[in-house]
Amino acid sequence: MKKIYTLCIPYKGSQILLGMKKRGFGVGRWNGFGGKVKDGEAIEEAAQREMQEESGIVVGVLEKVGIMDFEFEGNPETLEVHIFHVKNFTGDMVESEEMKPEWFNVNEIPFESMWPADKLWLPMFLEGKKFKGYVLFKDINIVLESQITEVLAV
Ligand code: 6OG
Repeated sequence: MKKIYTLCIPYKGSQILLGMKKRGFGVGRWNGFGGKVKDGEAIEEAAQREMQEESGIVVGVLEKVGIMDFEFEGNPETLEVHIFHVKNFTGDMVESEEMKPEWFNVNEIPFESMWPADKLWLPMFLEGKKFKGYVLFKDINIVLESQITEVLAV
């Protein structure tokens, strides 16, 4: 069983926008912005909607750069996460009930307070590469298996 999610990351120059997740799945971790794709909704549409709901930001140009399948040991569900590079945007950044947004320099990404597999794919994201991969977690802290490959098109 697969569920489709979006993950949007604004990134320009040497700055990357992350949000501290204040509730729900991934609470207490910095991450991009996103959520579950609704029935009948296009994936890009969901990406823009979630980005605006969680941060106030209205997405301009966005590019899909990766698809990651995340699984948790003992759980038959796969989270298929579509990762987008948000290249420009408008609107005022606001803290929402779900996310506290903050800009980070790319040299100061808080990997120790992020999902533990992020350090495997985020460097490819920052280098402008496209990628597909799979990660099997044990609970929320341990990566048991991972496989990530650069692709020409996602
Ligand atoms: P809500 O359930 O809050 O959407 N997501 C992940 N992000 C990272 N970096 N690593 C993972 O490894 C993730 N699994 C899910 C997708 C959940 C949000 O969290 C992302 C969505 O943007 C396991 O609506």
